[in-house]
Amino acid sequence: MSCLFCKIVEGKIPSTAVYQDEFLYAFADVNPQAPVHVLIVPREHIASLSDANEKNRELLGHLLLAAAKIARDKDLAKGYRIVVNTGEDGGQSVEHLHLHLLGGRQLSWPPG
Ligand code: DGP
Repeated sequence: MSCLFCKIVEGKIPSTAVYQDEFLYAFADVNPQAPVHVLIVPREHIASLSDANEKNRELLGHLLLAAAKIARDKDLAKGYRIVVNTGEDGGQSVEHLHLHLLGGRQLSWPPG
């Protein structure tokens, strides 16, 4: 498997772990865009949100609840943002579904 995030999930490429369980691995983004920037990645390889289906319903909910838990653990009581870049126009650069958890500063809207 040549997928970068699969290699990170498997520990073949080093990363800074933030949280993990049976279904997901969360780690610090190598190029942080905010004081807190965590990537939440399912252990199962799903290329993007567009490739998810009904079988992934529980997993998708689990990813979001994990994001909220990590935000609590990181003291992001003032707020945070979850981003799922999807496809070329969405700015997705790694083809393995992932949530960005961004926080620790005032985030602007709309995004670029
Ligand atoms: P996206 O553009 O939404 O596909 O986000 C991919 C993110 O992955 C981007 O913010 C940078 C991050 N990233 C890319 N390569 C690595 C890596 O080797 N290690 C870590 N920790 N993050 C990476």
